[in-house]
Amino acid sequence: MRIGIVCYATVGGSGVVATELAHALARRGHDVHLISAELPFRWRWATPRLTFERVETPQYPLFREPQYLLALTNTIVRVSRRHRLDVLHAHYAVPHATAAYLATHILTSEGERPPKTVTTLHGTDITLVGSDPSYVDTIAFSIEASDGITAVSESLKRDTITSLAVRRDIRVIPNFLDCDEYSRRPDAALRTRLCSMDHCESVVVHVSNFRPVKRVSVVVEIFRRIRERQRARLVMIGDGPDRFAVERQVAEAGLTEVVDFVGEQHDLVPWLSSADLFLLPSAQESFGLAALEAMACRVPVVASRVGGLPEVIRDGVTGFVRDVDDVDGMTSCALDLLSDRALRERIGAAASADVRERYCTDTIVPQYEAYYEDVLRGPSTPR
Ligand code: GMT
Repeated sequence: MRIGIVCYATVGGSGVVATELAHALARRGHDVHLISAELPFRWRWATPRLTFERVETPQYPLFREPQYLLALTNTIVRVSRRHRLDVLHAHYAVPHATAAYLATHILTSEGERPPKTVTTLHGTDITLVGSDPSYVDTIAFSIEASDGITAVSESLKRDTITSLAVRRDIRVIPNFLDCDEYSRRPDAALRTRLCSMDHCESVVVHVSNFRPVKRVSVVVEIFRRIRERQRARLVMIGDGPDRFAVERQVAEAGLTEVVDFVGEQHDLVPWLSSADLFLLPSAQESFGLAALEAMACRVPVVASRVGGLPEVIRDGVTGFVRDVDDVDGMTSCALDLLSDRALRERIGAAASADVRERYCTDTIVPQYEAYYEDVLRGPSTPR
């Protein structure tokens, strides 16, 4: 199959999943063109049958805003035409589903066969951005106009139907990861650097893009309460708008010496392999790829019971989920895990086994291939 994949290149789950899908599809023999404004975070050169197609958005003094939608539409038209794409797969609806819609119209109007379009909904494109009154009509229309729609969790499927009134069938295909890459590989030097036994008992980790939806201040608050009982250390991985506020919170709580802000990290495995606990108290999380990565590395996760997290984490079996406002409950789960090595190992092992059973590349990517086949066989969505 000839497949175009559109995604954001910034650090974020949708770009990670789209890039990993592009690599996996190319390895499985498809010709894949990844369309993005920059090389994505997880891009690896030298994968046969995988090419990168850059979206160039020229600046013009008259415009205050770059015209990304137009530039992306044009790139999709150019790539579809040149490579005769069968499928154009847009990751994150805003505005990628709209660009896909426009591009297929342009091709059709010129008598060319457009690719079938698939839109994968990732979360904030529905729950936060897509349902914003400034965007909602265009985004709902563009999603409905796709030939195929997938969502990364049952919860996101429900949210899409409720908040955007989308009536079309939505296929749930969960996120995935490379289970060979994501396994616990202890790095003794890193663990000692983070936590040497005389003044540190355990390592707590959080990974995110430090946006308000991640509630990094709650991560620090849970850690502050843990510190009242345990000589733990917190490693904050990632960067984003709330970083400075949370650094201030850490300083005001007198925790500077025991909290490391290590920025964005390309290879999370050594960090996760040095961790005893992962905290993800997000306000919303359609799936929680960061939790999945931790679980694959045998790190027990304590998270909020929102969105797709209870689908990914089986409460009490492969991790713990508590109501979003239940900071006491999350702290208590965290302390139980940190003070009971057997519990921690049991939950970590169950988490890793569950990820291996349900979320490895070889389980999920064939679901996308089968869906593309279904969409190619079906009629085009009337436009
Ligand atoms: O979480 C973000 O702010 C970024 C966003 C993205 O586009 O990368 O994440 C969403 O998509 C991920 C991949 O499908 C999911 O794992 C995240 O749960 C989801 N984030 C939210 O729903 C807040």
